[in-house]
Amino acid sequence: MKRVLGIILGGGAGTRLYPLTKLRAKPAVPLAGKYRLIDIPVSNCINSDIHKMYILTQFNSTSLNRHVNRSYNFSTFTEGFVEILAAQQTSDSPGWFQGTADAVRQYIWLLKDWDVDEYLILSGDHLYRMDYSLFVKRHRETNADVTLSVVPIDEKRASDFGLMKINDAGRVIDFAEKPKGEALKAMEVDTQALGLTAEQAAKSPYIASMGIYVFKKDALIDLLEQAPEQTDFGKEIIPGAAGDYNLQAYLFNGYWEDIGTIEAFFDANLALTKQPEPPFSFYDKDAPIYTRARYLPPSKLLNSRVTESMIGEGCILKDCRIDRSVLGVRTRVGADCVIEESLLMGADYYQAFAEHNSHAEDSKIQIGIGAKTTIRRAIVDKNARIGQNVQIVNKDRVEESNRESLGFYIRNGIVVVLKNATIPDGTVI
Ligand code: ADQ
Ligand code: ADP
Repeated sequence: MKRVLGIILGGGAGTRLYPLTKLRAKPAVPLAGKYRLIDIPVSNCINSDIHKMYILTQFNSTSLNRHVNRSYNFSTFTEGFVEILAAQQTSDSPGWFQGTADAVRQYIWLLKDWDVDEYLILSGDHLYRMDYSLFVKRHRETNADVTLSVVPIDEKRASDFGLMKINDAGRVIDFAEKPKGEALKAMEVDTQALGLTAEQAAKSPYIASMGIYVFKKDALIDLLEQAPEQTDFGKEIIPGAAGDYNLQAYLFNGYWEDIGTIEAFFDANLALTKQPEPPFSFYDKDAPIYTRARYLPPSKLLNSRVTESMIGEGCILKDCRIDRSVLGVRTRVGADCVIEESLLMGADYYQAFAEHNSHAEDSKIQIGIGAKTTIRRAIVDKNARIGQNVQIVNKDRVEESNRESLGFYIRNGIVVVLKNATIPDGTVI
């Protein structure tokens, strides 16, 4: 695996996860109470013995830099590194990254210099645990130019993905990016060829690209240089390469979720609390997910009732009820609060105790959730100050709403309270 260079696509314009990407790059979006999105591909690489990684990002936030610099320090006796490459304007490329292929092309001069055999291209917004060494092994065994990791998928979700047809040897002979209607129907295949049972194949009659690829070094350089007008892997590079190049499909057998939209991100976080067995677990002694060590104190629960939830480090919960929720580091929840099916991201810092107490009687709202507040099916971003007697329950069942000036958004019926926002006492959303 020393001959593989990891390239993580860290996010384009960041519209799908907005407003979580308002103040940070997508890879820095907090996940599961203590991690960040970037921890998933980076940990998978480390656990697969791939220790050289670049993260391509459009928006280079301080939280991403700090997180990566503090979390991933390899020994000076190894070649390991994780480096962030931000979109930049040069005389050759006056614009920002246009798409995924364009983002890689902008840095191809740097990537070329590495004496490696393969580039492993990964997405920054997927939740899964994968041993990439098996993926690369398959790529080498089939002498592929490009290998796509794939999953079988049902009709309902199929048009959100790149879909393909493969021949008996596993070679990709046709590829269509997010086809709809007739074009979608045309991509239906018998997925028993992938080893599914007849019953499973009837349920999932499409082969979807996970958007992660192993490229032979020369193949990637050729593909990017010969067609400079092609800016996206899924829309142009991959469909164009099916035919002239040896494109192979590698079946991934495991939980995999694209969490690049608010709804998918919310669902995947809450799914971690499912009983008796969540679809994804951060506990795996052979393949742990790494993150930054913070040295926070244990969480304190005072007279609180917590069911099917995950509580990050350094939280203080008092006389409250928490159900099917994920609470991030340093979350404070006041007395008589009810938190249900919600993701509270916590805080970046503690308010000093003196500050917390001295303001208790006046009007300044503290970081955390004030007393007698109810929150249901919502995301509360970091450092938000939610007052007392607040109800965040999407009372009017609104699907989409932009109330940025009031400190929140509603997306897919999920209320998202912005980072650093203040929601005054008595507010009902
Ligand atoms: P999408 O996920 O829709 O489809 P895209 O929006 O291009 O593809 O994003 C892929 C990844 O690259 C994401 O992690 C995104 O944040 C990142 N990204 C996008 N533009 C970028 C840029 N300019 N710079 C850096 N990073 C950028 C893709 C494939 C489909 C496949 C699905 C699986 O195109 O074929 O089925 O992934 O989720
Ligand atoms: P984490 O990884 O724990 O989520 P970050 O490193 O992203 O945290 O954020 C911590 C940030 O909070 C640091 O930049 C720190 O300077 C900032 N911070 C700490 N205390 C305060 C404070 N009292 N007011 C504002 N910002 C603070």
